[in-house]
Amino acid sequence: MIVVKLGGSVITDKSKPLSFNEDVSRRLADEILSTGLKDVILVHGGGSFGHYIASTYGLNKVVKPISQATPGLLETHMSMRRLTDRLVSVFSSKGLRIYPISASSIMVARRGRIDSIYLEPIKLSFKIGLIPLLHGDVVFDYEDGFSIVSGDQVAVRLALEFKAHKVIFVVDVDGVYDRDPRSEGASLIRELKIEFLEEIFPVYSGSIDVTGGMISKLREASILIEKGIEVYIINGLKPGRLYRAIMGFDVEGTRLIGG
Ligand code: IP8
Repeated sequence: MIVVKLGGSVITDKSKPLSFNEDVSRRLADEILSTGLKDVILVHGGGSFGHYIASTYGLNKVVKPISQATPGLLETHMSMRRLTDRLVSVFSSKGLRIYPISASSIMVARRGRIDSIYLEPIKLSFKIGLIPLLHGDVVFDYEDGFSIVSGDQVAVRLALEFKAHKVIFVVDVDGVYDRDPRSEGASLIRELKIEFLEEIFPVYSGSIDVTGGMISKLREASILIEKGIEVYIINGLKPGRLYRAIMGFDVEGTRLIGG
């Protein structure tokens, strides 16, 4: 079992609200298809759909009373579903047998962390050869009413539940860098030991994502390393890298490793 998290920065253009990267999504579908992999769970992020709408409505801050947040949470969820729709039509037209499942329909959270989860729809989708496609979502929360749960958190939780052997985070950069990737002399870290994770965080402190960007991705991913699950962060904008990562071939990117 492999879990692939398709970053919002790859399947959408984050510089333009509500813009879907159709060509990239087509190619990623081809790459997944050509691995022949069946035991895979796909999860996508929000990009210029979910994050754009969530921050427009101020959902990244605490909204009180909760009734004031309801238009925003509905719109954010619907925006994620619209992005799912776009992916479903591209992936299906390529022959990937996927089936969309909203995280908020099978999970509830407690203070922003996924608490309980109903796995039967995913298990049964595998039984008939369908690949479940989930997404980061606005989920109901026992304490806070609702919370925004990132696709990274969804991917990690599902990897733990299904005892995946590998999780691949597909992003728009080559991996994790030792300093701001745009600055001169920045170099890609091919193997990042989780004990050095905190040292990397200042590099990524300027995230615009409501769910925290690279820092929260690395935090989530470190949970997997503790359980012995392989974690890769690779660039989905570069052709062939997702294919290579799924197949277990040597690939440019960052692999997280234990201490
Ligand atoms: O892009 C975002 O998921 P992410 C989910 O994986 C929403 O952080 C609803 C903004």
